Amino acid sequence: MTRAMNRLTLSEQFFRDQALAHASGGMSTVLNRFSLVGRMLASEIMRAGFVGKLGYTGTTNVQDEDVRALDVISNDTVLQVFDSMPLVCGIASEEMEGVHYPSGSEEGKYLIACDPLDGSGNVDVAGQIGTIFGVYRRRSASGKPPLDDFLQPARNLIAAGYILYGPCTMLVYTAGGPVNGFTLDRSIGTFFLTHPNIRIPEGTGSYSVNEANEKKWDAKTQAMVRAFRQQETDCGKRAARYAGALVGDFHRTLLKGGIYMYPGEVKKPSGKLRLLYENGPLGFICEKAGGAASDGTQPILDIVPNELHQRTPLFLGSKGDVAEAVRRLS
Ligand code: FBP
Repeated sequence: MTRAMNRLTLSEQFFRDQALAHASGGMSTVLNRFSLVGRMLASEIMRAGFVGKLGYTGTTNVQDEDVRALDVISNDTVLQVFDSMPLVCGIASEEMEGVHYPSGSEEGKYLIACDPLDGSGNVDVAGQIGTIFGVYRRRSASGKPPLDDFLQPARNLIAAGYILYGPCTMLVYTAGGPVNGFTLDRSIGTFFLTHPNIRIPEGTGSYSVNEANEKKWDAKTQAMVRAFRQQETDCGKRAARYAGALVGDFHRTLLKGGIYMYPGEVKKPSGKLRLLYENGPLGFICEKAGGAASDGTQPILDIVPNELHQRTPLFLGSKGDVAEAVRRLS
């Protein structure tokens, strides 16, 4: 197998980006720690079936969702990698009700918001799953960061990324500049740059939504999705694709164009997906790649969270697709 040794590794590319952005070195350390999370979880996921780590633990998380063994392993891996990490003073996670404060890091300047294992429903069927993360700068001067430090709009993110565990393991991130994609060469445990400066295409791709929820939507949402399904949208014809994992559906949308939607429902107007560690980081990446992210009425990046696990509807993808979806909802 020829390894593309002429490709840049994650660190080399990041240092190039940072040199251009005249940024400090701290972010490269945090990003390299997430590449370690990716390598560790890729290995855990590959072995889960052999060591009885698939399936449920019999407990529920703060979201009142059944917890899978890999949910716990993923969250523990993130905490383990960032514990005693002097740069990170607090971690918010889908799997934890409150904030985790890495030991001895009260003076750290970064905050992490993370969905350690997105797409849990795909775990037992060898489907795509992922890790989503966002990095904020603390607002408080020092000491244990107050909850308010986490309640920042995604436009304040200084970096965001995701790791996709599928036929290959990819890490896609932006530190405010270009969106770069790296593929893991498992034989040497190194991420190599394979998708430099990703730009989301316009006028092509797929629409991605769980249409089984149609009866739960209001009339405008039903009509909007029907327009995509019947290829009657102004933005052009779209194929239908739904992986059941936000990271997988977003990655395809980012590379091929189109729109991912998780609309609000009549009885659950905020929908299912969480603002701080799912919609915000992916919306930040999408905008940096030339796309758009909305909750149906306003840009995701402008929404100030009122609590760690706040949910919002999500319309994410090519500018033209998102604009038309929002217009049809108004
Ligand atoms: P978690 O698995 O992290 O809870 O994420 C929610 C999620 O699995 C998304 O990844 C996915 O897009 C969506 O829920 C699927 O929801 P549904 O099964 O209702 O279509």
